[in-house]
Amino acid sequence: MLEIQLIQPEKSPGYTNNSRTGCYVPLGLLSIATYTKQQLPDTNIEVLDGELITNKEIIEQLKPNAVIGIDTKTPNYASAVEIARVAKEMGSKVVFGGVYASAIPEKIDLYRQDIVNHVVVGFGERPFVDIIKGRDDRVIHNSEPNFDELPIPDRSFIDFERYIQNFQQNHKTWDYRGTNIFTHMGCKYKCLFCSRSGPKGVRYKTPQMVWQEVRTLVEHHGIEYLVDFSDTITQDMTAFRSLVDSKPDDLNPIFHIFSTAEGINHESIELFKRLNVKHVFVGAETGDYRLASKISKGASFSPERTLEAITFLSDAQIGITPSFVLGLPDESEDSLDTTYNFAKRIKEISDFEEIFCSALIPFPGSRAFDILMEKIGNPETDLFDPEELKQEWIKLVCNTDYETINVYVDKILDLGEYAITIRKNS
Ligand code: B12
Repeated sequence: MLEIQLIQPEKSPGYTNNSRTGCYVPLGLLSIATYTKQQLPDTNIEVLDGELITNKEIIEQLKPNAVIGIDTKTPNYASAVEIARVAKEMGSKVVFGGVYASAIPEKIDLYRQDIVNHVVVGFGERPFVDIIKGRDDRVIHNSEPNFDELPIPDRSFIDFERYIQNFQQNHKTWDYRGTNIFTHMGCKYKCLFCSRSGPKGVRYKTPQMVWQEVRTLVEHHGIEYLVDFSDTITQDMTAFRSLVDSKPDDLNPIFHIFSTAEGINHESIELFKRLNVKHVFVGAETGDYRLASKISKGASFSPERTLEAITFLSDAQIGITPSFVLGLPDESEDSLDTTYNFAKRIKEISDFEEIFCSALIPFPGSRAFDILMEKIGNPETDLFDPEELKQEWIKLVCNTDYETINVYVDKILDLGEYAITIRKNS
């Protein structure tokens, strides 16, 4: 029987864990596994997750003459290459997919011909099955999520209970059995630092599909808290309303959703209440008006609009996870200070527990990366280290330095109990 292994590598050496580590299932890989098993039942499929085990353990578990699919992100790409090298030596076919591979497929194809057979850009389910059936082009594009033909991701490919326990352990005050889902893909905004690969425009799953998945999670797995990791749920209010309107009367788990400040108003608050939203992840980004106008996060985006949105949420007893990005173009010590004070003000309004803050990483696929490449010339490599990208960026576009930015990242993270950042230990 054909052996298939789908792998999320461990973060590359030096990159630290955070309060989210090991809490959320690798949904993209589960979706590929479920679809592949449905289309090709005579295969043996395993999902290995570097959020739970080390790269060394993943490598020890590699099977010979298999098909190995690897989910690449900038902070795990060095680990992905390490796994691919060993898999190739063991006679396997190696397929790279995920956001990083989708951003620089030609480079990967050029520099990794010896260890990578295929690079998939975009959604992986159909291309992965096609590859197993013999499709042989090296770079395969699939920009549409094909939601209508995809089965509910089957959580039995992984030890689901372990993720749920990690979620509880890492978020002691939330005290719920929590997990992640997806309701839609794609985003109408074009934020400077965003590198999510998605369809052109926004695609929502049908409400029936979403509620069927929620029912399975609630009734079969006792899930009480759902983190919808989609882009921004309020960006298409018609689709959002139809999701809420079709909510079954007998299901009422708590929702944790993502929304831009622009999408938070009386209408969306009413929908949040009906959906049982208790938590909204809001990209506050900066407290500086001038810097806010450089992000391209909607025409009305400003610190004032963010405060207004957070006040609305607080008045409705809905908690938040604010997110900050330091190192925007022309960032200075003054603007960092303004952002720190802004974060403290948000803390006063909404006593948040979870917080995200990082220095801007110009991830391949983002506009920031293109700006950086224009300045430094496009290096002849497919291996971009996030911390190095960050440092180059700060040197070239900010009016302050890397160390000062990191001091402020830490000060802002200290405002929350559950802190999320992306950083390499020095
Ligand atoms: C949920 C999430 C997580 C969860 C779960 C991870 C997971 N694998 O699902 C957690 C919290 C654990 C996590 C961790 C991290 N994440 Co994360 N995460 C996300 C988020 C919000 C959603 C991902 C998701 O579930 N998508 C839905 C599923 C269905 O789609 P998908 O995973 O993209 O997979 C599809 C395609 O990409 C493709 N595909 C993916 N893998 C493969 C593999 C093969 C072989 C093929 C053919 C196709 C393919 O097919 C899939 C199905 O259609 C995205 C942002 C976003 N909206 O995409 C960030 C995102 C992917 N994460 C990001 C980062 C940086 C991280 C961390 C490094 C953060 C950290 N410091 O801990 C770690 C890395 C973990 C690791 N070991 O690699 C960045 C990546 C940036 C970049 N360009 O590299 C993103 C884009 C967010 C951002 N900052 O912009 N993440």
